[in-house]
Amino acid sequence: MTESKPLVGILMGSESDWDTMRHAPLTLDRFGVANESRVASAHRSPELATAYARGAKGRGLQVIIAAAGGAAHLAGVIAAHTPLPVFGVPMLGWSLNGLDALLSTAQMPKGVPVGTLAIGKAGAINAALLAIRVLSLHDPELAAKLEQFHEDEAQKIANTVLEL
Ligand code: RP5
Repeated sequence: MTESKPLVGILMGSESDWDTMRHAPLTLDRFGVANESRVASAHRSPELATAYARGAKGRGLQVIIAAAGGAAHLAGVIAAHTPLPVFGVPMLGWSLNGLDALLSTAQMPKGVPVGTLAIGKAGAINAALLAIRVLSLHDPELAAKLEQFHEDEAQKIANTVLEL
């Protein structure tokens, strides 16, 4: 959670998702993007989840990241209650290695889109980076930071020395 008014809201279905999802706010913080993280479940606390989605735009949020595991319907439910872009992150579950959550999150019927990222930590980080790409469309300073980030990543690979 950052000090200024959050632009990105990160929701997860359970506190048990936090160890993976904390990589989303960590990534946003690195770019100085104000964010907030909350737990809201589509099945255990449906009123809280829908109220969050309905109020998000009015509170100034611009992107929502929603993570859940198992029969992961959180991102879809959130997307149904907000016009904001919603990025879903499937959680590695207690069975099926997250494939269940991946399909539940990605396979939205037409009409209500959820942009779905990779399962687990990579998805948490990429959801944040995708949110940053969206925000950088109208923020040249953020766009410059993003460009620098990708240049640094490329440089790291170029500098990699493999030894036996
Ligand atoms: C989902 O069920 C959560 O998003 C979590 O990934 C999964 C398991 O939740 P817990 O039983 O650990 O609370 O709702």
